Amino acid sequence: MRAEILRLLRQNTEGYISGEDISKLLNVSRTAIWKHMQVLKEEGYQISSHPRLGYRLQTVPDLLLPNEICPRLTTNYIGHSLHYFTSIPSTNNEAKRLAAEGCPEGTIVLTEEQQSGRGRLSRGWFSPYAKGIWLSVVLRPQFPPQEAPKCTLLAAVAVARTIRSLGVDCGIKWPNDILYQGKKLVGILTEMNAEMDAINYIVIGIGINVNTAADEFPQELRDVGTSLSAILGYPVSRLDLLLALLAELEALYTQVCETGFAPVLEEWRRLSATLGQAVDIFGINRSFSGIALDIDDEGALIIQTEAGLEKVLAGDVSLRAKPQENK
Ligand code: BT5
Repeated sequence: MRAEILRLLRQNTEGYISGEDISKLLNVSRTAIWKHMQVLKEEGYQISSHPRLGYRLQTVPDLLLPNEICPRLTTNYIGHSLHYFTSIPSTNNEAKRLAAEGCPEGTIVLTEEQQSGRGRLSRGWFSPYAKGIWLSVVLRPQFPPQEAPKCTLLAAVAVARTIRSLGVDCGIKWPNDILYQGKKLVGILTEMNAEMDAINYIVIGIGINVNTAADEFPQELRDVGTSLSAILGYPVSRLDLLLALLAELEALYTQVCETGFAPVLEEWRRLSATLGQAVDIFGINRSFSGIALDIDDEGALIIQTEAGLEKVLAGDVSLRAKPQENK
């Protein structure tokens, strides 16, 4: 109902629309409308009311409110079930809880701020209020558990496409970062719940630094992190970015499920900031160096080391200056 009220208010931003007209058009009592207006005001909408003229929408809050998102969704299912919070410990935790309860595929969890946003391996993710997109998406792919890394790769391609459409020349760093000039713009955390041979659910957590000013990052992240507004020099609409991202995610996921992973992998390779680079690998049990040659069909990174080819399924990569070529 509030989305409907907002639609009517939007059609009348120049003038007022009377409570009576709204009540007739939506077939609800004027008292109910008054109550809905109070809720909208609490959410941050500025709505002026005039005893004779009625209501007028003045400003819309810069928040990722479901009332703003839902009418503009272009997807068939991703985002159709939407759980929105102003503050939450971690969207991935909430998405996993919902997934375990059986929420539909494509359910998303969004928050303005995370109190304890998570990276991989118990690392933290800085998620300040109304500055970024802190999002988790629940998927239930039919492919076997060992192919789950495909989800991280397709999410990275979806995010990179979305960001590049703003003219930001970002690249993907294996396995889960989007970088701009070596600084981290986006982190992706994919978590899975599976049986031996089937995935129950996958949660893809995506954190995009959208409007965080350079000096708003904590000291330890200032040299490693950046945001879209810091790169572009102007604030970016989180709402537009989110809508574009959900559409890209759905398009790529549908493509992977229907026609296979090859085209996404090919695009990942083109967008990669890792392939061809000299890298240090910090694996779960060991570290080594080499040249990142390729990724394989399962999303593993193939490294050329002095001893031969190594396959890395999980771990951290740090890019370094290429070794001097022998003269
Ligand atoms: C990641 O981990 O990059 C995955 C981040 C995923 C965040 C999303 S937000 C929505 C969803 N809900 C969650 O709770 N998480 C997901 P990793 O590769 O381990 O990188 C973590 C490291 O990135 C930290 O140790 C910091 O060095 C750095 N970092 C933390 N916050 C950052 C930020 N906002 N921007 C850039 N770098 C950051």
